[in-house]
Amino acid sequence: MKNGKIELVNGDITTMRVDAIINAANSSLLGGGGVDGAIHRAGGKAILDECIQIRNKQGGCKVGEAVITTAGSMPAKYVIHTVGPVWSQSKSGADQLLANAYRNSLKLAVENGVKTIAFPNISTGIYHFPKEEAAQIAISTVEDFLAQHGQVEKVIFVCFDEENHMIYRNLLSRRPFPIQ
Ligand code: AR6
Repeated sequence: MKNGKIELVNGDITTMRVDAIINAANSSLLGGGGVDGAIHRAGGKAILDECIQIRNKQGGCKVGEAVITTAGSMPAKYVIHTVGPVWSQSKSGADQLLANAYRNSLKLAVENGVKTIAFPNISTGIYHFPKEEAAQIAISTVEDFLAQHGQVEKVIFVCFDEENHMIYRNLLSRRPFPIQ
């Protein structure tokens, strides 16, 4: 499905032919489960080697921030690793941190000349962020960014589970105008 510059795909982000895929990492940058595990497995050791170099320089990646590495043997050129918030009802500010993760990934993409980008549904797996709310934040943050940065040609939301795919399909099809 397509809505202006935004596309929706149901599948595995490691196979995407785009300039950069985004990883839902953790602050250690040393890999983990979920999409993080899949990306490190598919891309190979070169990704972890660069993550370790970044750790040595800046001590990991804070929640809402982003760093960039090679994509190793995947079709993409780069992996942008960002860290979403762990969902907790008692903590406020998770919405803002999730928006920061999308925004800072896009900023780093533009700084590196990236024109096509694929996002997973950050924080909606192991970090348990409610899926509908996360999708609303993801779409509105990307939409705002695209309105201000014409050089980004395409953003693909890659949903791995059917529930996220349905949520995104509904939200994107309800937009009155194409997302440019
Ligand atoms: N392609 C696209 N999406 C995927 C893939 C894939 N191959 N595999 C899983 N997903 P999660 P989080 C979806 O748990 O919630 C890791 O251990 C999945 O269906 O990967 O941000 C990190 O190291 C879900 O919708 O990330 C952190 O410790 C989405 O990716 C922690 O998990 C995000 O789920 C981050 O948790």
